[in-house]
Amino acid sequence: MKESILVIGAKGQIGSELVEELRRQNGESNVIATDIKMPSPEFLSSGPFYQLDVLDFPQVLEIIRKHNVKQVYLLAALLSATAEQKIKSAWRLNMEGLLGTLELAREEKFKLFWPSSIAVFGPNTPRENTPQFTVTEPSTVYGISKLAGERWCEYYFQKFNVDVRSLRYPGLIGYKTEPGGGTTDYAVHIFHEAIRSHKYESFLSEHTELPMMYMHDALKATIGIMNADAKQVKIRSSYNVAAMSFTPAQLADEIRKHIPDFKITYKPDVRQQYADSWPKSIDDSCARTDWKWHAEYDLCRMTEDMLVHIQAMVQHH
Ligand code: AKB
Repeated sequence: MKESILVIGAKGQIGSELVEELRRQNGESNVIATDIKMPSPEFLSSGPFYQLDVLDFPQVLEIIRKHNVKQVYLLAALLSATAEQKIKSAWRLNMEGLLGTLELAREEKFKLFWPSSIAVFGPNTPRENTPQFTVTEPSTVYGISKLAGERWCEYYFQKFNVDVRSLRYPGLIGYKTEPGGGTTDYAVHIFHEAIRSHKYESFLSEHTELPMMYMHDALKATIGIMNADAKQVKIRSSYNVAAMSFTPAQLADEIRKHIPDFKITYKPDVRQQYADSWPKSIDDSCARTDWKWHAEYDLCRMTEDMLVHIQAMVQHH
């Protein structure tokens, strides 16, 4: 029987692009997409889909057996800002979702990808060029769930030999789907507003520097670590990965190179606190050495690509 790949949380910011790329690389029918929400008819016609709550483990198991699933990408989660609003359901989804899937991986012996985040770091972490191994004292519910998740991943690898692989994503920027409920989301919204109205009100202050990555690179890192030889994946908690760092003011300057009358204003809200507890830049030398990771997009190239694609989408509709 053919082997297949399962993506849980396939309608989210990463999932929707990852499914497309995995289907391109492996064939449409070999990538099973699931999400708690029903997707568009267009998405439904692009390959196999199940409406699924990740916490419904019997159903997850049924799909895994039915399709001979050998790789799972577990992307169902609540992001930082939403998690602060819904402490308990965030913990339940982010933590029980992972633990249950690790248990299934132990029994069914599939390879598992699980996303961690720069949110595992906290106010006591060195903020510039944050090392792989350093203080991790997160101050958000989301960060606590990601840190606990990293420890569970390493535990299941060491105790039960579960082949789990993980990345600490920075803020992710893409044009195909918008993020929901995160702190780094401004760096996506700003492009849509720049094209629509030539102005944007940022919910993070002018000089808030955060690590970011273009979706192209996020997919490359994700599929890259999953395809790496098991021996190369030496860290089984989660790898630092980096691409670029910028502030809202720097991003606005870059956008102005293409839209000269673009205006940005600042009205920091509660998300400022979360951003202030996270690193400004990340040292990803372990990922570079162990499985030969490197990013391709910097601020200049990412901005150009985002604007071209969003412009084209606007003209299309
Ligand atoms: C968020 O802002 O919550 C996420 C993240 C950095 O993990 N994008």
